[in-house]
Amino acid sequence: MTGGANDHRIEQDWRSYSEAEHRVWRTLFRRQAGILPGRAADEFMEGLARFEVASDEIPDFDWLSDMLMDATGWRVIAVPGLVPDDVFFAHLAARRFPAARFIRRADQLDYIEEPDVFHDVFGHVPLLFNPVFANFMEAYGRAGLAAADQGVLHRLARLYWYTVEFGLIRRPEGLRIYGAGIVSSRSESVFALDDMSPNRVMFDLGRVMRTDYRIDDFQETYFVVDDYETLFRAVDRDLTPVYQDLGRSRDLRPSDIDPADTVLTRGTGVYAASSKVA
Ligand code: HBI
Ligand code: FE
Repeated sequence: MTGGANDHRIEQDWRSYSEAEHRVWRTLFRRQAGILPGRAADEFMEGLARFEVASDEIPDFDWLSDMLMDATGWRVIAVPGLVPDDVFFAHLAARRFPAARFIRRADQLDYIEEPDVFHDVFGHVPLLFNPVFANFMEAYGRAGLAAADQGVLHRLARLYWYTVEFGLIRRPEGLRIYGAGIVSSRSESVFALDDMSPNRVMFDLGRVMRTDYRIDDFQETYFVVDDYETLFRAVDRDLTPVYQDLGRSRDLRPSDIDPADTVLTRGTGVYAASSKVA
């Protein structure tokens, strides 16, 4: 049932979380739960409702895994933090989501250097209850293993960044957030939808794979899908021809608009200009 000798898995050891650690979870959970209705995708909110009963305490991964297993065959396993790419992809391809065990400190609610259990569980697990998104994540893991062999990991990392972490979805009522990096962040939950600064552009696999990203600040461009099938279909195939095509094209900066883009919002860039270190 495990992923091999060095799959970086650890015990969650749920009983050893302190009351102070649970309190950090509770604070973050309540804060985000207040912001997300009307902003987060329905599929995210439905998944979140599955473990809303656990909003008071960091969830026990075994309990979460039992629920997820029934819904989509996924489970959540504990890891110390970031794991090597090949290990990460192998877990996803086996429908295991590696979640950090640790939680940020109470004096760092809005600051994390590395994903913690709040980001990983609150941000990522809700959509793993959605059958299509769950299949996408597995296919992404398989594509990642293949991409690593072909030396094009950066392409897959960009796809993950602009969808799983910072993706938007379009609904008749308007744009909604679903990316884990957005839904787990108080400030970006608002910025990604309401601010005039960023571009919002329709998702295109090749376009996203050509685009650099920033890890240290709000995104300058968000990519929008109409459904999660689009994501699944993008990665559930041999991507070798895509990588070959991309080898001939230039990369884009995070703020660039490409002539072929379907632009929903052309950003002012005001925020990015003001926050850049000169
Ligand atoms: N490890 N625990 C963890 N979580 C991640 O999101 C993660 C990782 N290792 C590598 C990684 N992400 C990225 O390289 C890719 O998704 C591309
Ligand atoms: Fe993440």
